[in-house]
Amino acid sequence: MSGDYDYLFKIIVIGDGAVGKTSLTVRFSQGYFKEDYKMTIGVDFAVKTVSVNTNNGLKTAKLQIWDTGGQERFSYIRPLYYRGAMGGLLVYDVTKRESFEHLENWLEEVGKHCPSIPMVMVGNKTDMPGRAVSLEEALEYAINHNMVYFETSAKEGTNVEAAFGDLTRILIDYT
Ligand code: G3D
Ligand code: MG
Repeated sequence: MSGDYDYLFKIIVIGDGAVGKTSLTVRFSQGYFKEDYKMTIGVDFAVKTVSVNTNNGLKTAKLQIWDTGGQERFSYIRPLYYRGAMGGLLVYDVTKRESFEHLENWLEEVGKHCPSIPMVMVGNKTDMPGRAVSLEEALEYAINHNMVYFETSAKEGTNVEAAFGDLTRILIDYT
């Protein structure tokens, strides 16, 4: 039975190591934040079914969320990881400027493997002190690259559903 959903999407979560990709994925798919899981090696995915309001009413989508699981360091895995991806979250850490500056490289890589898939930009760890990127600067970057922008805390659960939910809505309405 394929049954209970209208859409099936493969979504990728990319960005530098330690920005919170796994935490966001786990928070969204399982609803908790784990302080001390081990960094996974290779590719992992989580599955979550969501209902979102679209231009055609309430629709249900099953998301297959591919977490990079340390592939930041293993470039040979990337083609497998990107294959068939339909949308993604582009994540940086608002307290780590370098991770913001590397967004360009990640976008370039996405462009190579899966050109023109919708990406939602995410500034994570808003619960932490010491911002290194202002909201204005982040928004400007997102607008210039045609992305919606969310600020999240995987730790507190802030905006995590909104970010994944909006990407799902964009995938249904605009692709
Ligand atoms: P990654 O998958 O992008 O490599 P992880 O990142 O999800 O493994 O997170 C890296 C570290 O940041 C982890 O801490 C994790 O607990 C922490 N983290 C992730 N998201 C948040 C957040 O929103 N707020 C805060 N305060 N911390 C977060 P450790 O200490 O295990 O390295
Ligand atoms: Mg990870």
